[in-house]
Amino acid sequence: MEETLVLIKPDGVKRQICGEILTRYERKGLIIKAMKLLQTPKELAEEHYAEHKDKPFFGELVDFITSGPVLAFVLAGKNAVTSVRTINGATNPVDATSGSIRGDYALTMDSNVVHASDSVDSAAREIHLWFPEYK
Ligand code: FUP
Repeated sequence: MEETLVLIKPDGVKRQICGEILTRYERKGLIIKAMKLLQTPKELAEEHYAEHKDKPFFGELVDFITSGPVLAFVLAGKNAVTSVRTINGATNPVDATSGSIRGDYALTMDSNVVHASDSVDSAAREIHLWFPEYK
């Protein structure tokens, strides 16, 4: 069983599409292991996006993820990391396949609705970051 960390970002929560998004993961067979709605502290946002800290868009990333509540959860299943990335679609919604979450619900990269860990190692790091109480 693999685990991955997923965030429905503030745009997804504001648009009230959490249910539709969760349905896609559950339909695939992924299991929700932990979940919380939270206002992301700035320090957590900066740590989450640490790999981008030297990029010009880092400030906007942090501002956006802290702009409203986020629904954070851990999904489990065989190949969960890759499966969730496929369901989410490409980072830039312009490139995201129709039928993926970003392909269906997003137009631009600055509000692309969801985040998911990009590797098993990232998943372990991010699950620990967002759910320090988990396991
Ligand atoms: P992803 O793993 O799909 O969430 O994508 P990245 O970790 O590469 O990027 C994280 C977020 O940074 C994306 F959701 C969108 C944003 N981003 C930009 O705004 N500009 C870029 O050039 C790359 C990423």
